[in-house]
Amino acid sequence: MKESYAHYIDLNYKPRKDDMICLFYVEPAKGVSMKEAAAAVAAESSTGTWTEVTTMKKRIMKMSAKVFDIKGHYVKIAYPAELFEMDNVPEILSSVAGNIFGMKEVENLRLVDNDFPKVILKRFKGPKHGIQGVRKIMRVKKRPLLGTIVKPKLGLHASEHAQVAYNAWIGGCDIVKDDENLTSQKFNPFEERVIKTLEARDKAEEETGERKAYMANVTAETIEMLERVDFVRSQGGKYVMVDIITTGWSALQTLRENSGRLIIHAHRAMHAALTRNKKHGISMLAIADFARLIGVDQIHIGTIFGKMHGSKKEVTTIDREIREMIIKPGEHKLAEKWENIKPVFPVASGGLHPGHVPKLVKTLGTDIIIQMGGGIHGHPDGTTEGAVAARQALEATMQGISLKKYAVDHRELRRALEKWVYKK
Ligand code: CAP
Ligand code: MG
Repeated sequence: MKESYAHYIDLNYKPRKDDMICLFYVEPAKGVSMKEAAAAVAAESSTGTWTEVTTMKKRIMKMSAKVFDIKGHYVKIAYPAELFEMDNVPEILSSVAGNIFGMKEVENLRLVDNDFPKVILKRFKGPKHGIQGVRKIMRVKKRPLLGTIVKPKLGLHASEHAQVAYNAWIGGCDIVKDDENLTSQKFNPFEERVIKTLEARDKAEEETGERKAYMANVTAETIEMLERVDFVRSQGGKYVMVDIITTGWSALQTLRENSGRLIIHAHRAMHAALTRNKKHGISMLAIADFARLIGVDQIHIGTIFGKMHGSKKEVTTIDREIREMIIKPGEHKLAEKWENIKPVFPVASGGLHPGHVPKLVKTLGTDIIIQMGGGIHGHPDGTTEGAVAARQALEATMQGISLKKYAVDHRELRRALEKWVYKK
């Protein structure tokens, strides 16, 4: 093993309480041993480089990262918290998810999970509301929340957008969101859309007697994003949504600090460029951990049954991870204690229709937000009927009645099942 890496591995090392632990999947390059590849990752992600340097000091070696556990391809590395600017997520990621993916010593490398020590957790506020807080604001105690994404994703004018939102709310949706790539285009300027859609929300609340939410997409250059957040607040909005990967971790920290009591919904567009390859990149579990640390209230985690990749094991692990305060170690999973950081509402969205509701609830539980775009606006009788059908599917599931049986005297649900389930 290269002299410069030898110090970064000690399989007898016992992590200290102020160490951050990262779990990596490591595939060494040809001719490189696992120990050497793991030590190279620990070196490059903390204090080392490819060769020893005359400027190294004993005290720096002491605070370096340490490989302390290797099981097959899975490597655990302990990072003394003093290595980090502890409330700076971009810096933490530049260490543990930075240069290392490009190192020649590894054929593949994936950051699988991270466990933050209390000394780091204490530097973050985490979610403002969390699951119970969102439920309280939405006045929905037990069942999953039902959301839709206005479709077509782009092209509607602000007034048309508001009308589609209204139709979804009066049909039974709790939440209506902008799509991830709708921000402030010429055909649908942000401020006009927010004004008109919040007016539609107020009308729908009055007519239904239910609390309704509009999640305006504030994704933009940071200063502009903050101006849009202020505008939503000034118009009586309760929510903002943001594309956390394309907007970036620094901007997300800024958003968390400057959005008052607004609920933050995290869309993860672009995540699959990092998360989809199970051997290389960053897991959605690790991304969700950082999003929870910074303080989003809800985050997309996948659907298992919909149109996007995401295995049952992966999605259920994230579902548990973001909803719980104490997490036990599992296969390729670190134990975690979230101390002062509230749980985050998991969002299942992407290719879903009313027929998916029973197995979603069976697999992910009721503390989830189920979003259907095409699965509501694609209903043969239109958006309102689509929302009614989705709500009926929720009602049936919460009462333990099969959709088939419930559809007998619920026409909207029957028409949805005919389109997407029976006529497959
Ligand atoms: C869903 C959606 C969401 C995806 C994102 C879309 O629309 O609006 O962005 O859910 O995927 O644009 O595809 P549909 P994920 O309901 O019409 O599919 O939640 O996996 O990040
Ligand atoms: Mg979308």
